Amino acid sequence: MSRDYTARRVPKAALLTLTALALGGCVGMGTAGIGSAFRVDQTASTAPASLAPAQTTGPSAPAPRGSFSSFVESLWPMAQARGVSRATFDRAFAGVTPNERVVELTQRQAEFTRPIWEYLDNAISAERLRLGEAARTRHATTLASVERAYGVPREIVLGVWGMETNFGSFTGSMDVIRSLATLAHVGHRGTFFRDELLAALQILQEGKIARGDLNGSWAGAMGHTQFMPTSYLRFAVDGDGDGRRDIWNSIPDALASTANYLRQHGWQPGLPWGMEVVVPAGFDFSQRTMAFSGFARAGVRRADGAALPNAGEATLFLPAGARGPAFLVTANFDVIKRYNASDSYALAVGLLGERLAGRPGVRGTWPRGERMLSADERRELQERLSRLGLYDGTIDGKIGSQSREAVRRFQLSRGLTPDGFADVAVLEALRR
Ligand SMILES: [Ca+2]
Repeated sequence: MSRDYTARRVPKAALLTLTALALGGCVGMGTAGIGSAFRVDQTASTAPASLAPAQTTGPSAPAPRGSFSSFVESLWPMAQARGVSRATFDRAFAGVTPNERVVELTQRQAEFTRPIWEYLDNAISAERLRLGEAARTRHATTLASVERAYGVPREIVLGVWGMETNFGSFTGSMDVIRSLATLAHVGHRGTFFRDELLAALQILQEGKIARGDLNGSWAGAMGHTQFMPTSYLRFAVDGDGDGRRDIWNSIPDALASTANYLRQHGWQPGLPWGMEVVVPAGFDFSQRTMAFSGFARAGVRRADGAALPNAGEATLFLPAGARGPAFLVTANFDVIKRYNASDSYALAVGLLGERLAGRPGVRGTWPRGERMLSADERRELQERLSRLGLYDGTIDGKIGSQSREAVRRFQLSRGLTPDGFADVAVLEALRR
């Protein structure tokens, strides 16, 4: 159902929290990024992962096709074609049975009733800041060398680490082979989990991770910064020079891998992810993407009083509408979304990093008193936008960038302030 699901390579954080939930611990940990494997982008209505389990496949439960053992055996030719030996294959699946709990977790329907500010409250909690500051100090040398090597600022690497596993507080302790085999067997998400499972076998074939150490979230995201197996194969690097890519136990490996992932997905050194801004009265909100200089000419200022960058392009992002805090975000913001396809997630990574760099939090005022649309109302909004030909995404009640763009176009068509915020007023206008 996530329309860009196949493009996602690193499902994550929420999955971890769910693992914790499944194991009966860490409730309220609040790891923020909702697993991108299960979710497209949702900004205005995102719940902390711990409260909003990954939503999934729709009404019917995935059904196994044939027995588990015959399914496993059917993988052998594909594994062999990838250079996996029969010994590795047999060792990987020895004693492995389907994990019913994993299937149940895919069936949890999320109700995203929490607005962006609650998501951010949770993502940038006092506890997380405390852990982040300690991590920043303890791993200062590593962070500096990663920054030098990949051009990704330490704040961003820290932001991802914090969002993914709360700085390694929980990295997932479920057997990755078992989880992925369970999900692949029931055909969850087409061939995605089968391909991840095959990649996990290749990791074992490398021989540098013991079978018993291949642990992760219930959906197979692994290590300090939650790499899926395919991402591990393509982007994990050996940060500490011991010849192994140990994203589970080596923080230098995990952080260098994260920076490498971002760099390989187009991170531009020297370009900020974005910044909070103040938009002047009378600003033309139909102008959403332009050069920083264009925003400066239009009277947009940085909230901290510093000058806007001289070069580069940005997009105005109004996660809570024109009355809430405003941000200019860049192409690097989109790179963060390659980690987890959610505007909320990317904003949280950026803002968590800012705080860990000693800068203040958001200065604008979130419309905390405003009533948010219910899940039913958000689906109704999407249906109405769809009927007007403005929205062709899933009717799932999740307000992501696609829904916001549809709202924007609707607002433009009605002469309303085109801030893309799906609030009660927009729904009422749609009903008229
Ligand atoms: Ca290493």
